[in-house]
Amino acid sequence: MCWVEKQKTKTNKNNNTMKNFTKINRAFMAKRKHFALLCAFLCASMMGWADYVDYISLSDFSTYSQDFNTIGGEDVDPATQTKTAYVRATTLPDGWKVDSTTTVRTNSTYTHAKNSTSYIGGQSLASDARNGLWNFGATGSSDRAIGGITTNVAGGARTINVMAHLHNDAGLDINSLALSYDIEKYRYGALAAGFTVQLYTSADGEAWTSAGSDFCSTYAKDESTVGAEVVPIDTRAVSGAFNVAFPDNGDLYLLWSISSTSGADAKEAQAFGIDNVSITPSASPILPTYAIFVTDNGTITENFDCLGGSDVDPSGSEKTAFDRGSTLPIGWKIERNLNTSNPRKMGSYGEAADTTMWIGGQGLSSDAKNGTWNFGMTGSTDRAVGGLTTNATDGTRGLTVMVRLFNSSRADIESLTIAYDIEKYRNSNNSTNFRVQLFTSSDGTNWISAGEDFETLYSTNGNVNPLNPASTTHVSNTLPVSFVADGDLYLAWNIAVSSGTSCNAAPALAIDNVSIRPAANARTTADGWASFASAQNLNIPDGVTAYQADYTIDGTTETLVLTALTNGVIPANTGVLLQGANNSVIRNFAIADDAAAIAAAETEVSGNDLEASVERTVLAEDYDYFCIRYSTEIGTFFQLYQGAYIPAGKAYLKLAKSGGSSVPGRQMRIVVKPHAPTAIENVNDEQTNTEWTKVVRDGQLLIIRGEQIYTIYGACVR
Ligand SMILES: [Ca+2]
Ligand SMILES: [Ca+2]
Ligand SMILES: [Ca+2]
Ligand SMILES: [Ca+2]
Repeated sequence: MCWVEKQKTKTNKNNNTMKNFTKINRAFMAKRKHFALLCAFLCASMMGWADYVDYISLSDFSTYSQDFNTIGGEDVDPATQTKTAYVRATTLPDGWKVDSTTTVRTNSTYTHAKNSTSYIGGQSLASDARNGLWNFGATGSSDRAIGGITTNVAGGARTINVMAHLHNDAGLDINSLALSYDIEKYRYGALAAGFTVQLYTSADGEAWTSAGSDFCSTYAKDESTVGAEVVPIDTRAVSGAFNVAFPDNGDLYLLWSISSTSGADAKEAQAFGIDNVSITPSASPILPTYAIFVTDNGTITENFDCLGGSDVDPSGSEKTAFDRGSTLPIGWKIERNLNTSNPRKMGSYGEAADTTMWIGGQGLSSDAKNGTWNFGMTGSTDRAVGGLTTNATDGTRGLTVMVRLFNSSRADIESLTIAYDIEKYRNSNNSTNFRVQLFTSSDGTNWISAGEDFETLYSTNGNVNPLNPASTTHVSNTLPVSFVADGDLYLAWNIAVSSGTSCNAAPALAIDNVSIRPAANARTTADGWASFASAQNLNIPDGVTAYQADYTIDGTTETLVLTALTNGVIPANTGVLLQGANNSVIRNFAIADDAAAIAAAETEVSGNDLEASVERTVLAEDYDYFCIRYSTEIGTFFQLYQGAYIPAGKAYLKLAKSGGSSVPGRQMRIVVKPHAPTAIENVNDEQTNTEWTKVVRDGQLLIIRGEQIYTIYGACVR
């Protein structure tokens, strides 16, 4: 029966409560309005549920807003201005609760909280107004806000909690939330410590994590504890965004804590209400601005040509502007080591500079300035970053070029293929070799050598003549790393004399044309599917089947036929679907070297309708995008929304919008070849036997044999 049975199986497996079971199904039914007719007979059986739903369903990536104005409060007598009914419960909107605790700055749980306030009012509040949970607003006004008043009365409210329970029905992990709200003040309060309104988040409504200083609002004490004729007295708008772990079909709880800023007292309280809450979920995490991002299979490249250098006088011999700083690309830094006893000492990324000191490179004199350089031919836009060392007092003994990487892929990265050029702009007659050595670090301070594969030695040339143009050494190797998802990794190229402390007559060395590529990987869904794309020709790993897709539309019937690739190769820049072990990461991609197989594979995918997201693809154009689903549900494609991005290394479908607009109920028939559909009977039953599992969803049918999906009619598409 239309999804219910499916969900029941799932929730039972997860030991969820029956309450959750009905909750999920309500969300599902609400979300899939287009199946209303199909499921009408089912809905009839659901009428027995209570009206109150204890969560807010985020069914897509649009903004949820709540102004609390539907809860009422205007029947407080406007003519007499009397709060005749101020002791009156008000039921909160779906998914909202309130609670108080008897200890300052202590949070309750969502389960314990109530979905109603105790009191109504806000205008001319008395200095001894009731402590507890309030529906605030001016007398007779329909503009309401939710909050409360604390006290020192024994057993009274020391902390007020306003809570919201969000449920992710968007079909995609939510990775960040943009949030805004107003804090409205309804009474002055003379408590010396003042008050703080702090936002918290939680995955379970019990263990709360502070949302940080962006969502911390502090209020200094007032002269006295007294209400006001005109309320709110003060409105403070708070807004910001933060990353969350809010998986598809998961929960997130928000809590506003209203309590004294410090100390044990909660009397003479300022009264605050929360109003005009706005929540915008996003599939895209907020990425740090400090670093370069490593996505699933994307390659980072940097040629430093953005530094510029063309304003160095190209006609004269003099480098008129050689003492000019150049700003490095985002994420890149350079450090100058002044340590006379250890020229190879490396400092921390945090203390390194993001600009170079000098600019030039052509015709460098034997006494050219020591320090950090933006190297390049005079007038050339091709730049490189490095420098010169010296024995001079307070001079540069060593140089380190650094970059900070952030792993924004979904999986831990276990190796990086790192390639770079070392360019030499001046010869050396120092009798000791100079060395360019790559290091890694997880914290930007403690550096680990990348070993001999990434060590380049420069022996003496017997002179310090300039080199025009530079000589270039290319380095390329694969380095095992521990680079966890959402973690940092720092790379550093240390340029210094290889032993001893003599740093004179140094070669001028610089780094250019850096390329950093994580090993290809693909994380499979619970039913073994993954999408994949790479900039390289790769062999299909053992135990994995790769499919191309052929999309057709006939009237309103859309069909996607998946056909297995037969040449053992996934051609470069080709979107494919992979099927391997369930819930696993496919890593063992080898670079294809069989030219005939590559050519045959390229011919084979000439009609493939899957797009390749080789580099991160931000969705901006007016199409419908479908991507593989990363969730525990069986399914293949889901729709992505504008503003989200498709990670590098993934395949996706880019289709003209159905009927000119994005249709949430877009359905698609997916057929996996070469297997033919098996007999299909009793469509409305869910069955499993020794050979196959039949799952019905959305009134559609899915047959699974082993790890193969044989036929899907109307597979998970929104
Ligand atoms: Ca208001
Ligand atoms: Ca309001
Ligand atoms: Ca260059
Ligand atoms: Ca360059």
